[in-house]
Amino acid sequence: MHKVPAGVTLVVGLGVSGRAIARHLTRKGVPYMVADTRTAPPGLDDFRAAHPDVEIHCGPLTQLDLSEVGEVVLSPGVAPDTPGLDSLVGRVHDASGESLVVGEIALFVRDCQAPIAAITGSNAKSTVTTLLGEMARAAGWNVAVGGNLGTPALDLLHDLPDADLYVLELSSFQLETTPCLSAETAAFLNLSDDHLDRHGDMSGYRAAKLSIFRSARHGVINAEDPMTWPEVSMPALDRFTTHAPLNNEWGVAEYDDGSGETDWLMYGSEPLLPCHALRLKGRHNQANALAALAMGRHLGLPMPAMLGALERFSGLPHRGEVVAEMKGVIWINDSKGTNVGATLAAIDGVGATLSGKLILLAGGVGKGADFTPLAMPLARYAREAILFGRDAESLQCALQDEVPTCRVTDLIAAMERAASIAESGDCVLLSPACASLDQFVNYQERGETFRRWVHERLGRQG
Ligand code: UMA
Ligand code: ADP
Repeated sequence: MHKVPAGVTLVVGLGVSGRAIARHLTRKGVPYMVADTRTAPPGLDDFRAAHPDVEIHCGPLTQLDLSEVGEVVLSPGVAPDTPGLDSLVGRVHDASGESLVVGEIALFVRDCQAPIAAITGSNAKSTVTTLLGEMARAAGWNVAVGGNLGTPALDLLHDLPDADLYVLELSSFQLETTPCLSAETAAFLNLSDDHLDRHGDMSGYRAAKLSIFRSARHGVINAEDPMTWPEVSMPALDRFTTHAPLNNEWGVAEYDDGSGETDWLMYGSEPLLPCHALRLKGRHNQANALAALAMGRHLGLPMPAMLGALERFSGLPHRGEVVAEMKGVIWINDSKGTNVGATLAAIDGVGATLSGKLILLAGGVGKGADFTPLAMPLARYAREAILFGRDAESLQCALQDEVPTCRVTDLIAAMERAASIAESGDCVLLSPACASLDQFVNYQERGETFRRWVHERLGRQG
């Protein structure tokens, strides 16, 4: 048994977040040690070299005696019920009165002096986080953007200590270990099956996400998704919809400004921007734009700066990214479509615009999700669903009654198959509805594999 010395903080996980936590505690002079459940985590030697005085434990947490630990700070990928941590359930920290087991964001909240704008949801977090950051930048604010996306939150505190605003993308894993966020504005964008392998069921997953509203001064919710609605009253709440808005709602409605009737982003009856002026495409991105506007208005960002940012923002890589058009076939990289909700939005968004058919490439690690909601939209739009990776079989079981399916070993084989059956007017859409970790390092590597293959094939065609 390895005893954590009395009063010493234990950092669990030697990944991106764990390293940021370690740097933060070093800066603050808090004594800590680090544990990782793997026996040889990557980057261990580099960490040792950077922190020669820090004790490190590798291997199961059950080998640690935590009876006198000061506090435990978990990386998001480490579940609070990991064996070894069970003895700490229900215990509180002497000084803060908070749970003894917290995450990186709890430390962030303790030291953050500027307003926090926080964004969660099963999908669209990165898009809305980046958009709101761009809006604040366009308004001339000194804004720090990160969290689950990009720079870890604690590094932002260090890199931009005098920021006017911190815009944070927060995952359910991060929220689960944040006792009270106290955001100036917090958005819960949508909820669909994801991470059920970690949270057990939808109610556990939703409860983690809802905690984004704890002590928030303003909330933004999806009028079409009651699962995002808080169960306690909030000081102020904005709602967005992709339909015609009620008074004081953000929505999309037809409006004629003299140049002909077309869809506009609206606040109540006030027209804001014609949808065709958005570079982001699809109804789901109109919802994303409205959520960012609602947060920005509460923060006091001027509307012209926000609308200008919306007109310039062309989207993030791996999210509905058009990679090329070959022989009349469009190839779209939506590798960040790692759950059923994202893939549904992609199928509906792309399918409706095609003269031909959709060829969906999907598969990987399904995280316990139910894939049957994909079947009907695919029946409407798809020529074939080509399935690869670990959960190809369960995808096939869910889809094969409604749409032709084909199982292959990996993404490259899926792309070869797609190229052989695609006809002019079709779209080959990589939107896997699964995580990538069975065959790739991450979703970026999966998307880059797709992009590279398309460009090499284009090159060969001269
Ligand atoms: N580890 C253990 N035991 C475990 C699990 C992990 O010891 O049971 C160790 C691993 O050995 C590794 C480290 O913990 O050394 C990895 O920690 P981690 O899985 O928490 O990942 P980080 O590298 O710290 O990155 C995390 C987020 N990852 C996860 O939530 C899984 C990153 O989000 C985030 O960018 C980063 O912190 C900074 O905040 C990524 C992600 O995939 C993008 N997020 C999920 C998503 O978006 O769906 C939630
Ligand atoms: P997150 O950070 O929550 O994963 P991203 O902005 O990275 O969100 O987008 C993830 C996936 O969700 C992409 O495949 C994207 O096309 C899709 N998506 C974007 N906006 C929405 C939305 N409003 N509803 C459903 N899916 C969406």
